[in-house]
Amino acid sequence: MNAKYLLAPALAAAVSLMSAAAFAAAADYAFEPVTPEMKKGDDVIVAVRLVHKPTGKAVPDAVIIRRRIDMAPDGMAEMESPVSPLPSREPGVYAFKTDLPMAGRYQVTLSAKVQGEPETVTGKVVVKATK
Ligand SMILES: [Cu+2]
Repeated sequence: MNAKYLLAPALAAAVSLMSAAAFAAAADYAFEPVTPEMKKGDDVIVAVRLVHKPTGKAVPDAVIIRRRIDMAPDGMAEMESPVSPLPSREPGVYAFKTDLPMAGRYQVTLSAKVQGEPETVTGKVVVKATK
């Protein structure tokens, strides 16, 4: 038998596996809070870790292209705080300075470009501010 006919189905299977991987790719990443709870106040540092779920490894060198912090989890989505990025002190950890003016839950929404990943990775993290 000609090797070409044996290879074709294997190639087709490989191609469909690759497209399945591409489809699942952005969902393979998750943001996790480094500290889920902190004191309310101004100039609070919120840090999140970007994790590649299949390997459990932190993902360094992602570029955060959108960031938002608001109180949506406590029904105050319009209560948005300014967010400014801080230099990363640990690979895979992305830190921001923001204001958490009242006690309660805050939602951090982030969009990131990950090296080697064509899709934009978007995630939400909830942190709690205490009195
Ligand atoms: Cu509020």
